[in-house]
Amino acid sequence: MTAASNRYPTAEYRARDAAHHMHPFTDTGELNREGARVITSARGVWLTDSEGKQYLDGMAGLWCSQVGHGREEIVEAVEKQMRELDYYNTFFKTTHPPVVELADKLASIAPDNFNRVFFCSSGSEANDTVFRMVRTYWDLMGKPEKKAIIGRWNGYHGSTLAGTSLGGMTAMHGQGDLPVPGVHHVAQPYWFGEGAAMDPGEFGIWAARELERKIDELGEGAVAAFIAEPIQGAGGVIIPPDTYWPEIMRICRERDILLVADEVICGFGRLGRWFGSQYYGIEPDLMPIAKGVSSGYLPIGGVMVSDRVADAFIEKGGEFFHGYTYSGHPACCAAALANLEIMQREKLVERVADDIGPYLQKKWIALGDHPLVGEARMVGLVGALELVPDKGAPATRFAPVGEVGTLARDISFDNGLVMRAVRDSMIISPPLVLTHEEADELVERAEKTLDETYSALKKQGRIAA
Ligand code: PXG
Repeated sequence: MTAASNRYPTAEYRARDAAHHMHPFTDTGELNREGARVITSARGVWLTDSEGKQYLDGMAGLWCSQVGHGREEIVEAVEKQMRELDYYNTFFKTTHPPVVELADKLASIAPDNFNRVFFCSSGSEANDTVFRMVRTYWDLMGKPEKKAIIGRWNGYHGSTLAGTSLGGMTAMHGQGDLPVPGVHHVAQPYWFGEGAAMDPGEFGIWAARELERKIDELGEGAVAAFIAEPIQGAGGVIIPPDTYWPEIMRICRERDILLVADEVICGFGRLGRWFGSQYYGIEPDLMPIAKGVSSGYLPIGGVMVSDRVADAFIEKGGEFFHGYTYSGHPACCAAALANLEIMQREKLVERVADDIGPYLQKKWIALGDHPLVGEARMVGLVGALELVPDKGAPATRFAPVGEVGTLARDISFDNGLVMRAVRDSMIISPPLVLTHEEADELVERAEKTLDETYSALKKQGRIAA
């Protein structure tokens, strides 16, 4: 069966895709042999493929669809904006209504000391902006020797040169000879994977002090900033121990290092606050944003700039030689504004904190009792299940890493649930509009996926029968 919106049969889409399209983060040869899944429409939390099969979108697109798919109100706002002013730039002392309104709206929802935003089109561009902004800030402050930027192993900040460099994905560094000079990495606060020899609180302090040790090694006078996601998303939903962030804040304050909280995933309600920083009481100096700001309807990102940093740029004067053709694109701003208005009207952030968040967390954490699951964790509406071969021996892991995760991901797709596999853990980050019934459905399908993965592994002799 082909869905009504399809122009071509599935096989033809696959053939044309294989012939002409190189996908992101993909082994193109392998994909071309297998054929891509073709998604043709989406409503709410549901996706439909070219064969008419429905999937619960457990990843909110790619961590971005906060208000769910198919919201007419956003479509109409974009259409209206495009009829009025399709495009104009924000260079050369020019502005336009939607960019002004969006900047104003973002300042109103951000913490009090954040009153300005620099726009771009993606999270990666936001972090390229961060890179240039923190070094320029210290130049303006008369400390040009403060240049080093410290990120974390297994952090993710995008895939441009700065994004890849600031991130700590070694496979990415291997392609393009990165990181660029002056970027350093420290340990991540991944207790389940790397800290089990200590209790979580102790490990959180240890991981935070890795930053302090790195600053000492480089010399405080040489370090510009530390960048981190409040919870690592692409790295596998790494939820830090409670001791971690307060210690990081102490270190950044004492050493006069700018703190950059990458809010691309954690921002816009994902953790039940407008910004993930607020969930952890982090007081950053810069916050890169993207994804949920427009629920992915149109591409838009930005850097929320604290008064500390903005004042330096404004008071010390001089041009910041940085910006993009599409910085503050009118249609993208209109989409983001309509999205934020829906989020405010439907109280989606509060809903994650008080209603659907706790509801799903309880059921998700209960999946931790499954024989295949070594740890189930979730904050707000972002969670992970760590799959392990032997629950009785907590330190054991599947080898080679990643095969079991991929198997479970494929089984999950067959069961009509999109979960993302990171190594051998299963990740969810569903739309914030998820209903209780849909949450039940999600957990049911996840459990079925665990059962079927477990049976398949038993058959393969990879876990004890
Ligand atoms: N920062 C964070 C924290 C992100 O998660 C980016 C920056 C870059 O954003 P753009 O818009 O340039 O992609 C991201 C993006 C995955 C996956 O497989 C995650 C992201 C992007 C693509 C895939 O989990 N996060």
